[in-house]
This record gives sequence, C-alpha cells and structure tokens, in this order.
Amino acid sequence: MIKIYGSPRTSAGRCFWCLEEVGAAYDKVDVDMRAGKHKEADYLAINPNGKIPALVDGDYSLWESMAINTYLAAEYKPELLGESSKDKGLVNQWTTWSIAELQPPVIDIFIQMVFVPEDKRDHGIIERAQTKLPEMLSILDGALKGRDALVGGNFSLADLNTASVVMICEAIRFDLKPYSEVNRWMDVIGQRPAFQKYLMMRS
Ligand SMILES: N[C@@H](CCC(=O)N[C@@H](CS)C(=O)NCC(=O)O)C(=O)O
Repeated sequence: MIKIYGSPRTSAGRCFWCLEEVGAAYDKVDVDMRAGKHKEADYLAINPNGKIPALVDGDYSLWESMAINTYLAAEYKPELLGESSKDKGLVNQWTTWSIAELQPPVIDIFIQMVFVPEDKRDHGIIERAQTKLPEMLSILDGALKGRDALVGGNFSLADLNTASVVMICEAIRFDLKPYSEVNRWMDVIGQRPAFQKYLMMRS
C-alpha cells in the first residue's frame, strides 16, 4: 500500500489530490513538523531534504511533489501524462513551469506574509514577487483562452500540478479576478470529484 507523508495543507496537498484522481489506495502518514519530525533520522532516511511530501510504495521511495505525481500517473492512470509524445512534452512543460516559474513568487509572498513578523518583512522580496506573479498568471491566462484543459482536450497532470500552485495564490489572497480564463478553468476543475475530496481534506 502506498504511504504518503505529509498533510494535505502543505506541498503534499497536490499528491493527495493526485492520489484521489488516480484512484490508488493509500495511507496518510502525519509528520509533525512543529515537533521537527521531518528533520529526524527516520524521516531523513526517506527524504534526505527533510521536506514534505514523500511517498513510499513497498521498497520504493520518492520525494518532490511533482515527481511523486508523475509516478502516480504513470503507475495508475497514464492518460494523465498525455497520449502522444507531443502532449507528454507539454504536460512536462507545464509541470516544470508551475514549480520553477509560477511557484517561487507565490512562495516568496507566502513566507513573508505568514512566517516573517511584520516589522521584519523584506519588502524587496515581496515587490519582486508581486511584479513577477502577474507576468506568470498572464502567460497561464493566455494559454487557457477558450480551453478547459492546458494540454489536448482533457484534464491532465498539467492542469492538476498548475492548479495546485494557483490555489496557493488564493491562500495569499492574491487578486486572481483579472485572470478570467484562469478563473473559468479553476471553476471547471472545481467540479471534479477528486478535487472536491481533496478540498475536504484541507478543511
Ligand atoms: N520542492 C518540494 C518542496 C517541498 C517543501 O518545501 N515542503 C515544505 C512544506 S510545504 C517543507 O517540508 N518545509 C520544511 C523545510 O523546508 O524545512 C516539493 O514540491 O516537494
């Protein structure tokens, strides 16, 4: 049975969503980050980065949330990775883009607003992130014009991984109203039963 380490309210969240999408049976393993359990030897043996999430499937273990999702799709629902080589390339493109380009400014703002006391906030970091984020969201909005899915005609891992980052924009109360295509796409995604289960886990 698959074990997924972490809570749905962290970077592990997209893996819980993916597990629901692919319909694999799994056990959730809580890691008490407040108590520093993610930095203890037992957990470091699974993920030497000391970060959440990690997946263990029998004697196989894997870390990095996007890599975990690619594994889950390949193993349990390969159509999520795209049908043709070209679509597979595009799914990989959006997955890489969402973690390497879209997520960093979102996380920069999140860290400053949530973890750094107001008098210690680095306003340079916040301003740079607030400039970069609209550029990234405009790219996403343009790609979604007239489409319900980022790649081909159907929901894929590109949608799941990218939407999982857009959800953090909501958490930092970044105004998504100007991105009408992104909103429409998120509404379509919001109807997915697996997504709704994931939302319930976060509440
Ligand atoms: N790139 C990693 C990021 C994981 C990550 O930063 N996880 C956070 C929780 S949301 C964490 O474990 N932070 C603890 C730390 O950095 O020490 C992934 O997507 O899996």
